[in-house]
Amino acid sequence: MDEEYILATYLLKGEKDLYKKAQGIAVGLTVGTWTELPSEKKESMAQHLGKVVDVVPLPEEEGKQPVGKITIAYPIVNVTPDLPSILTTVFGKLSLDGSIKLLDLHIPDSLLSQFPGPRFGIQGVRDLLQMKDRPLLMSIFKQCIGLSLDELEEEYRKQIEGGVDLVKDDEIFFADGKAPAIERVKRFEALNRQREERTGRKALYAVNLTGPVNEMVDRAKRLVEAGASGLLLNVFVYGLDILHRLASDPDIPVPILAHPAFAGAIYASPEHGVSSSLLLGKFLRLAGADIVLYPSPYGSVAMPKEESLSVADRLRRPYGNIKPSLPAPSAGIHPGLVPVLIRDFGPDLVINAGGGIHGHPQGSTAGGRAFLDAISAIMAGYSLREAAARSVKLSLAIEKWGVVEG
Ligand code: 1AE
Repeated sequence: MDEEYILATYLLKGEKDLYKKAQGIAVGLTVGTWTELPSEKKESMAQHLGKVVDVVPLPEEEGKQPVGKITIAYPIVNVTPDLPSILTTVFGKLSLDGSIKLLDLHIPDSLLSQFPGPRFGIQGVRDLLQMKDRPLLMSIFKQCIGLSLDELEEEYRKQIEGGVDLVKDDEIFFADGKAPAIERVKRFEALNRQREERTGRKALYAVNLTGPVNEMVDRAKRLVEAGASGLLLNVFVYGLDILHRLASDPDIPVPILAHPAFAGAIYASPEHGVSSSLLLGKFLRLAGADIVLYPSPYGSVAMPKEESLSVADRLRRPYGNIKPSLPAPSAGIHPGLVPVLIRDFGPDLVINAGGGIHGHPQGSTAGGRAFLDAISAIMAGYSLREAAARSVKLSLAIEKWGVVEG
């Protein structure tokens, strides 16, 4: 049974008869509808019919609506190997049907093997950067809108002078007449090469790909031809399939960073939408994100710790032949959070900061250095305060933002 069915698990609220509801979903989203159809009874329909696998009522709280979990099996013969067809089947019309949340989706190996997943994955990104085992450090371009190309180039230079491994465009920075993406790529990649010649340290720049959907693939190819070493994709405003198409295109051989813009509209409700670990973990990895940005448990725009760790787990745990992706738990990250980030997420992560780099009292270059001093110290088994005693830049950062012991 497992190999021939996709299993979808949902949380349902307010349904008195869970089994009846589950049965209605299994038939309604495969061969039938709310009224019986003559063809439903045909034997040839059997292979397309959904099945109820599990119905688990959860303890009722007094005065609250009944809650339960159900699992439905959908035949893989009903879908094509892409997320649009799978998601339309398991949570298309159903997503509109009252209080229901998609918690998990099991895709059998025969279908899973048709998804390429991330081109680089954790090891591939580490290989590109020649950075073996410490967390990677990424700086987010801030105050980019309205700046000239020369001003942006200076901002970029300051960021990589601080030693960061990656720099990404802000997600709200689009095609800008003053500083077109292609020109940014040419200038910033030249600075990356200069840094590498000078220090032996590589850097990647993830340029924001946002633009009209019918131009995305061509645009990505043109940016790569111009030397782009990474792409930033606001995936949820388009849909997961655009990520799949970009990640599997042989002419786009660079890491793709998925930004979670708009994802809160899909995962944040406890009663509706898709669970965060499925959406930001399993789906983004399946669709091919090498690095996944999403809310950390600590800073601004936070996510509950259990959820944030669960996203990271989904990105990194063994999953068929799909490579693991790097989690980048983000928003409001500063050097004082480095110990808890490494303790909670381990070393295979991207420490990603905008304000925590640019807001350093001595500027962006010092901001990057403060982070790197914190990362090296924690990886070597020192405390942040011990490290700050040896690093003025780190001690200034800690003076400003404190140390989070949590
Ligand atoms: C969860 C996404 C974080 C993000 O996009 C962003 O720009 C963070 O900026 P800072 O580090 O909070 O300034």
